[in-house]
Amino acid sequence: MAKSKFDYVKDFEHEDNCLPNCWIVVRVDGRNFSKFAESHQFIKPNDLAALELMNRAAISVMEDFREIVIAFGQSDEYSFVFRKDTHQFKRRASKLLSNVNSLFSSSYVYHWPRFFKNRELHYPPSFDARVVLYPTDKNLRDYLAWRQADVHINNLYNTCFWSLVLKKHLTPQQAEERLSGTLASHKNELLFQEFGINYNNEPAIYRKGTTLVRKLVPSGIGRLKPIVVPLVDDIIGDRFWKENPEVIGLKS
Ligand code: DGT
Ligand code: MG
Ligand code: MG
Ligand code: MG
Ligand code: MG
Repeated sequence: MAKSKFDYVKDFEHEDNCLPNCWIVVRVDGRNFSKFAESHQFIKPNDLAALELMNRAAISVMEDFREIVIAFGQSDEYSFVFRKDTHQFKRRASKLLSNVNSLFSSSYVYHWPRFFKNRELHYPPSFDARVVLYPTDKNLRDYLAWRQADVHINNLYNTCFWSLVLKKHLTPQQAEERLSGTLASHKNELLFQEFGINYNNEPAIYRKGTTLVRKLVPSGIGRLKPIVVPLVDDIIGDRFWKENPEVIGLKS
């Protein structure tokens, strides 16, 4: 096609290809979900339907983007990890990020009625997204460990906070003061002494988040088909990575 005098405007676009040989993480996070959760009456501190809807939206993303090897979700966020040698969208960060984010957001809305049967959406939710590159396998594992540690820290705090507010009728400020400066051991003790809650018996999905991986399952006569499987497991220690060696892989 002949060049037009307008062609030069393309020079204003900048390249944003991700560095080669790096794990590409796209993390989406609900925008102002404090308000969204309140408006849609999510159960405090954990709403199972809301978490399952997040998982469903993330499964849609993984089913479409086959280059994603693992995803980890908690609260209103999901992290998607692309293979370090992916060539999808020529590794362009803006393409990866915007496509993942928009499919996640539309899937969240699309699947909403299945998870919140008699509750209508009051307004369209949106998600922010960022791309982060991790050059080593250790960096990637530490990233995922950081997100999973975050679930535990927040959930322990939130379980205490909402027990104090909802069961002991403390004001949010009183509950906050009561918890300020307390160690994890104090919080475990408080839950047990005052509410008879053994934190370790709380549902694992609330304490550990959800990890999505691909597994080969039999389909028909001697055929294997990859499907996306949600796991609720510790991904901080080595065991998970030994049991799921295909995720990080030994090929690079
Ligand atoms: P942001 O991300 O800066 O736009 O602001 P937020 O409000 O989304 O803050 P963020 O992402 O740090 O925290 C997630 C919020 O979502 C948090 O305030 C509680 C809410 N949320 C997430 N999952 C649940 C749930 O299962 N139940 C309830 N009640 N709230 C939840
Ligand atoms: Mg935030
Ligand atoms: Mg958020
Ligand atoms: Mg968040
Ligand atoms: Mg186009």
